[in-house]
Amino acid sequence: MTVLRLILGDQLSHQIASLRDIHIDTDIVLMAEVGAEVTYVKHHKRKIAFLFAAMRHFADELRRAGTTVIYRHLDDPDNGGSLESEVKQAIAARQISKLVVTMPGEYRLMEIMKSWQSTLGIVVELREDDRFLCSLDKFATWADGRRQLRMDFFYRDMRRDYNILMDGSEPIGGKWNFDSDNRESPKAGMVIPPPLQFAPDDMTSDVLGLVAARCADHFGDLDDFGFAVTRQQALAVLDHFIDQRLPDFGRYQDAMLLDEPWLYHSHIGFYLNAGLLLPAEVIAAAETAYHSGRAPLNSVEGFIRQILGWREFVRGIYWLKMPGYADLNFFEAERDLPEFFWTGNTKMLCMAQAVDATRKYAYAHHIQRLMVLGNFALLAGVAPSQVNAWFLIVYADAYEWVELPNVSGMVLFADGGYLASKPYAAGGAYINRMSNYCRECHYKVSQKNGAAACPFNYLYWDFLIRNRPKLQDNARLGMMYRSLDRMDVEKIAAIRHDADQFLAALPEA
Ligand code: FAD
Ligand code: DLZ
Ligand code: SF4
Repeated sequence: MTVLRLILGDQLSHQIASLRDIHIDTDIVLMAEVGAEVTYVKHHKRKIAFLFAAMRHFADELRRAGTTVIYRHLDDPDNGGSLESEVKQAIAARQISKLVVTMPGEYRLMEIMKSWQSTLGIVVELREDDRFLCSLDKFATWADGRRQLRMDFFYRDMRRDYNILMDGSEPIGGKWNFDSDNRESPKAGMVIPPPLQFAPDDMTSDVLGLVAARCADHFGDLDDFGFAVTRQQALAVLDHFIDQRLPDFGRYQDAMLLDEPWLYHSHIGFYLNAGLLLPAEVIAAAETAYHSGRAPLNSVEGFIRQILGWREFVRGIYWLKMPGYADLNFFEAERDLPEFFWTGNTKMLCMAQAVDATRKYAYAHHIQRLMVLGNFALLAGVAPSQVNAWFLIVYADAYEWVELPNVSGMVLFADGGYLASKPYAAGGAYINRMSNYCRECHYKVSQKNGAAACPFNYLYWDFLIRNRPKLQDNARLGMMYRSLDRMDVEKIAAIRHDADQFLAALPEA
């Protein structure tokens, strides 16, 4: 009997659980480009093009290895429009005994798949996604009984469990974390290696034409598409990063530079999350670079922490806390998303730069996401549902399992401190220290109030004042509240006035 194996657009790994025991003589792989996945949020054009191009190349690799693949194009007249209708059609056309799927990365799809056994009338085997290094059971056991979860402790356990950067039972270098070496400001005239790009082949060019025609009203640009779309290309991006960027990844990890969207980051999140790279091999490549003297410990540890620590940690929280996590709104924030998140039309240069990179590349690096875009949404009190929808749409590495905990937990503190010990709120001084934006900006970062003042300055204090009842007992904010208490009433009134005026004048999306 034939087993149907459904592969989703972010499961493009030959190691994926659902392909593991495939009988290539009898089994069939199903892959489908479907309207439901393209539009449940209207993803960035570049994200859709990347996934479809990578899906088509993956299907091609499977076929060349002898596997029978049903691949449905978005513009096929018989396309049923959803994964469920495609599975139904495949089952109706053949003698299928069982459907095998690896669990999806989003709760909404998991719920649909759980109903398939009864709605489709066949056996459905939903397998755990073991590309991740921490199983959901292991994470639940780790989290059990903890009121707040802290990534640092999770990360130490993962380092020990996988024996990564360890010297016996101690961390190599005597410390778990070298971030004190990792906060250098960008230097004028820094020569940053350009990212590795790939000219689209015929298959990718077809996809670019399709997306341009079918998704014209989606956000984002398709010009100069250069993403890797095969595992081989993604491995080349990884090699390029290890060779050219990893040595400086650590010290410039928090830096932002005018018209330099890529900096020393790895730009592999797209590939890790779609399955073209596996976290274990990325971590191994970085650790090898350290042991062979090609990259310093502060960079290698910092990079590995993002993947072994943060990436696994946020995914664990997502599955532990869904579906309720999506509705959390600790600050009861209700403002609509400002229009400039889509247009970039703002005099705040840091925001304009971040939106511009996002529109062009479906990418902005972590500090732009956290300390510019996210920080603004937090300080302005934008509704978490709207901030989440935006972040899920605009980044080519965005899937809800990783986007939601980063936005609701890390950035918006919407879970009240389950994921992060304090909100990552900051005024203009932080952005000024870590970038060269402010000297070119319309606003004056040194001014705290008035029409010319940097909006982050008064929005920061206004946020602390507004949310005092919910934040004043947070020990990590004690110093800020003591500073607030030393401000005179005129100063407080000026802060409130400037914040109200600025926010009232923001065009909504
Ligand atoms: P690098 O800076 O080179 O880091 C290496 C890798 O570490 C990344 O590719 C990623 O796999 C992992 N990583 C780093 N930080 C995190 C983190 N906080 N959570 C999970 N993994 C991490 N990452 C996504 O993959 N998808 C998202 O939708 C996403 N949304 C985010 C939204 C906000 C508001 C914030 C603050 C962060 C978000 N991140 C997200 C995390 C991080 O910003 C991106 O992973 C990173 O910018 C991707 O670029 P890179 O590959 O160059 O990463
Ligand atoms: C993001 C996405 C898009 C845009 N399109 C498809 C698609 O047409 N077919 C598909 O199988 N997957 C697509 N995906 C990825 C899914 O949305 C993703 O698998 C789920 O959100 C779970 O992570
Ligand atoms: Fe951003 Fe303020 Fe600096 Fe302008 S002055 S770039 S708004 S932090």
